[in-house]
Amino acid sequence: MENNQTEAKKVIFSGVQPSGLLTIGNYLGAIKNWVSLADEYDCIYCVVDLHSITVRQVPAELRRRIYETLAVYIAAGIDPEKSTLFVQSHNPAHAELGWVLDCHTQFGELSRMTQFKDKSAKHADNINAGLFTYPALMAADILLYQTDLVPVGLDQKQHIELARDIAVRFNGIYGDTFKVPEGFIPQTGAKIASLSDPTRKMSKSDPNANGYVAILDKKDDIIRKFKRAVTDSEAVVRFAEGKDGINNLMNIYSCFTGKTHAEIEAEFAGKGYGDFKMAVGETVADKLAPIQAEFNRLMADKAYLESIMKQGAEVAAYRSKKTMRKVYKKLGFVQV
Ligand code: ATP
Ligand code: LTN
Repeated sequence: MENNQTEAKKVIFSGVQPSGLLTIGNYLGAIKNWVSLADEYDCIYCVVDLHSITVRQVPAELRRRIYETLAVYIAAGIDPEKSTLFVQSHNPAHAELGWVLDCHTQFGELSRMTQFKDKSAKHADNINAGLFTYPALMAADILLYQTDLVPVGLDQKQHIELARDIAVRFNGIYGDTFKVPEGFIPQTGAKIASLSDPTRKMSKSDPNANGYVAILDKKDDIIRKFKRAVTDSEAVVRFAEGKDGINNLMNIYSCFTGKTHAEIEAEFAGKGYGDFKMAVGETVADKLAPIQAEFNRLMADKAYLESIMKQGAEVAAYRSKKTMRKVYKKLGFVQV
């Protein structure tokens, strides 16, 4: 019985790019949910290094961030004995299926991706082909493992829809090949905004460090960033249209404490923004402290992190082989 249940577990796949210090946006939009789903599902969590080179990286920094991103996954509570943790470039099947899916994705579809439009505006000097075809590689990541569910933040919704369209198209041409995945986007925390411009999403590659709170920021910095957060002039803590800054702080506070918006409004009734910002800062810093301590411990043990990478890469390669064979066979490639 136990065995059957294990086999029947649905598959989850998700990943974060090692393109900067992970923020509380990444944590609340994605990683926190990965942890809560890890017992119920068969989970595969990847450090998507191939994706991160769509934007120019400094090699030595990229190398360090790959370790750091994996260490954050584990420090946040993902148990490498229960979930598969690995680095994307360690399983060549991602690049292989990525190419096949490039050939089944239309120029027009990729042109409509808002992330491509945003990133090509931000990096006008390097609008490379990889930045354009990025969503097909992301579809490959997901479809390789016959994934059921993809837990991500709201900004990735369009990419998941494209992955579904590609899967349906491929299945339609060649017969059943891929499971068609669903996105899993949390109720609160799916779109954490920048502290310096609450109309934009918080992003780890923001050149202004006051816009984001990194998971590894020191307590003083966290409190300072929340104190400086852009709000409004009403001075009433309530969740309402047009109060993007306060709404964002309420969402962050809600995610870390489990309190509803109504409870937060009651807690800060008659108090000013100063008190509220201080409470948010203190809470976030206290909740991140144990993650930071575990992170520091893990980063001091590179050999352990490398052993997790190796073990994860073997499992990932083994699991994706079956899908690759099926895909190549359906395409008409010769198998010897
Ligand atoms: P970059 O700035 O390098 O593009 P990013 O901070 O947007 O990176 P990603 O690596 O693209 O982060 O995203 C990793 C995961 O975190 C995805 O599931 C994404 O949806 C989620 N995520 C990123 N930013 C936020 C945010 N501000 N709010 C909620 N979820 C987020
Ligand atoms: N594109 C995602 C990262 C990513 C991903 C994935 C997420 C790459 N491959 C597969 C979920 C599933 C982003 O957050 N920018």
